[in-house]
Formats: sequence, C-alpha cells, structure tokens
Amino acid sequence: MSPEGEIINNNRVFFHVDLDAFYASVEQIDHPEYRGKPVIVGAKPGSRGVVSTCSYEARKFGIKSAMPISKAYRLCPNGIYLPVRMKRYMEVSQAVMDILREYTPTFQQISIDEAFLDMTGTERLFGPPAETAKEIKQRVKEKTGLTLSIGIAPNRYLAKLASDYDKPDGLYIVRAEEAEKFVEKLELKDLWGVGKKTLEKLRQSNITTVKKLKATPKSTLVRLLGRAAAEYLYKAARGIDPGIHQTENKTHSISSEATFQRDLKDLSEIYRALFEISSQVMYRLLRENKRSKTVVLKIRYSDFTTLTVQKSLKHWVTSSDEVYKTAKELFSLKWNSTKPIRLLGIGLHNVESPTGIAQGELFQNDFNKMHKIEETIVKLKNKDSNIKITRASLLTKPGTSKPGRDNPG
Ligand code: TTP
Ligand code: MG
Repeated sequence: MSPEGEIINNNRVFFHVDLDAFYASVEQIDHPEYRGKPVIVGAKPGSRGVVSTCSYEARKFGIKSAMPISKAYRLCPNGIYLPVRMKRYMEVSQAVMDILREYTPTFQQISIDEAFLDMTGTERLFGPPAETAKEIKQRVKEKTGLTLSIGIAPNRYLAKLASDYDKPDGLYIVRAEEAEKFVEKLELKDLWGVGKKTLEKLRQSNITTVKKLKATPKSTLVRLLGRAAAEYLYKAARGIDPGIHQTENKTHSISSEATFQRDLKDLSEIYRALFEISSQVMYRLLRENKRSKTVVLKIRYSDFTTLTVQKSLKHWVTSSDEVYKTAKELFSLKWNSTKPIRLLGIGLHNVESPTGIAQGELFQNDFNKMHKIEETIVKLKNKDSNIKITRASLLTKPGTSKPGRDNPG
C-alpha cells in the first residue's frame, strides 16, 4: 500500500518539484552565450555514448535524453555539445534542495533534480499551496537562475504526473475530485513507471489509452502482465498512488557500456570513455536511490575476447569521480595495450536500497556526503598537478566537439 493509503485523501497536499532541462540549464546559466540555443549535454559526438539531457531549444529538433549522441548530432549538427559536469550540477542541486527543505520537515529528494514535499497542514504557515509554489519558484530562480516545474496533488504519484504536465516553468494543481479526469487526459506512456515492454504488451491487446486501461478488468491485466504490474496499473489509471517507491526496478546491478565506432588504443581516449561511462552509471545509481560498494569493469577487445574485473570498496560509492578512479585502477591492472578495445563497460554490483523508513533523508545524507567528498577531491586535485593534467585532457572545450567519421554532418 502506498504511504498515503489507497483512497485519494482530500486533505493531503504533496508537491513534486522537478528542475527544467537541468544539466543543460546549468550550462546556460554558467555560459550566457548558450542561452536560447540548442545545448546538448552528454557524450562526445562521434562516440557511442548517449545524450544526458538537452535544452528545450534542442528538443525542438527531436533530441531526447538517452538518445545516441550520433543521432542527436544528425538531428542538430549546429547544436552546442557539452560534456557532463557532475560536480557542478550537484552543487546547484544542493542549493535548490536547501531552499525546498525549508518548506517542510517531510522532504524527500528522489533524484539529482527532483523532490517530493509533503505540504499537508502547512497552509497556516505558508499560505495557500499555489502561492507557496510560486514563492519557491521565484526563490530558486533568484538564487540559481533556474526554472522548475511544480505539481500539486493529493498524493505523490499525481504530483509527479502534474509537474510533468506543465513543463517547463510550470505549476499545475490536481484536486482530489479531478484526479481521475486528469489521468484520463494523459497518454499511457506518460504514466510514471510504465515501461516500453509493458506498453508494448498493452498495445498488443489494443489497450492504447488510459480510458481503455481503466475499462480492462483487473483479471485480464493480471493475465497479461502478472499480478504486481496489474495492481500497479489498475491503481495508476485511477489516480491512486500505486506505491512508486516499490516500482523502480529491483535490479542487483546497474551498468553502462559503450561500443566504439573506432577501436580504441590511445590511453587518453580510453580514459575519456571511462569518465563518460562513470558519470552515466553514477547518475543511474542516484536516480534509483540505490547504493553500492562494488565497481566492475568490462573490457572487450577487437578480437571479442572479453574480461571483467571488480573491486569492492570499504564504503558506499559516493561520486562519479570515485567510480572513474576505481575503473581506471582496474583498467591498469588488466589492460593489454597491444590489443585495440572495442567496448568498455562499468557496473555497480550488489546495489541495495538505503534501509529504514526515512529513505529520502538517508539519500539526502548520502548526497551531502557525496557533495563534500566531491569538493575535497577537487581541492586535492588542485594541489596535485599530475591529476590536474589527466583531467584536463579529458574535457572537451565547450562547443568544439568534432563529429565522428561515421556521423554525417
Ligand atoms: P530529468 O528531470 O528527467 O530531465 P531534465 O531535467 O533534463 O528535463 P525536464 O525539463 O524534462 O525535467 O533528469 C534530470 C537530469 O538527469 C537531466 O538534466 C540529466 C540527467 N539525466 C541523464 O543523465 N540521463 C537520462 O537518461 C535522464 C532522463 C536524465
Ligand atoms: Mg528535470
């Protein structure tokens, strides 16, 4: 059962807050010359990596998160392509979360750029929810320059759908009595927690809209999708919180890998790839609110021989830099420099959820710790010129990425 019970309770008020085009917006704030332009943050064009996110200007070209960067480049060859600067995004995220936390003791950060706020009963202190939401938007804008979208609803699930409904710079309220109508307006793919495979199975049974989903008996859904997914969808379609925190996939490992268009031999290129893969895998760990101590590196050579090597740390992995450092260490143990590399992958194994009821808070603590550690690393790096040189060579100069030879352009 969801934390707020199965019925939609008229008296509960939840905010879901989500920053707009987060990484890309930070780049536009830090570099005013990128404002109003298509900015794509992610892997280097020409590599086999993916788009992390892009500005709304770039979305007009059809670019989306997780799309291969080569496809993005084809859609928008004149875009500004930038590498992920995780440390900077975490710093900005922290500044935003600090503001949000002031509004409620039941604050729950669920990823780098989004949080739930239980605002039930705060009206006397802060005024009507919509006014409070406007104030939050204004304060975040003043402090960081960022815009965000807020959904307000009687449960977390609806609040999440509502923040997405009016993006960017949105504010959307779903009242208890309008909940079912609101969900009916959405496309099936917009229901949070409904993945591609589920959509495809539904489509095969001609269940293509929320209305049709609602009209499908639960027993049919169970037959099609199994009990857990059926229960989830049955509730979601009616605006009842299906228990979002149990829906995230229960994988025991999180990984990311890249096959290269051109086999890699050059160490600086290899390090650059490891750096990109590290930030992707760390992002996934954060997004799923999971933690892990074990880093696994996979190397596949051009002759297809493949090896994996792993290291377990004594503590939870706390930053993308740490993943990168460990991956590099593992790499140097196993690298056969005579053979070109076709694929590199990094996995975080034995992932688990922080235990206890206050997951959000724990996550927050981890997040603070991570932030401090990232800061310390940077300070150390500034002292150690060798490390500085290594890092500098990994960074692309903004806007100067060259397309790979397989990219038309
Ligand atoms: P999102 O909130 O999903 O996306 P967004 O903030 O860029 O855009 P929107 O306005 O639609 O909210 O994710 C937050 C950040 O997480 C995003 O800026 C980059 C990162 N991210 C990835 O690295 N890979 C991904 O596949 C996704 C979806 C996000
Ligand atoms: Mg966002």
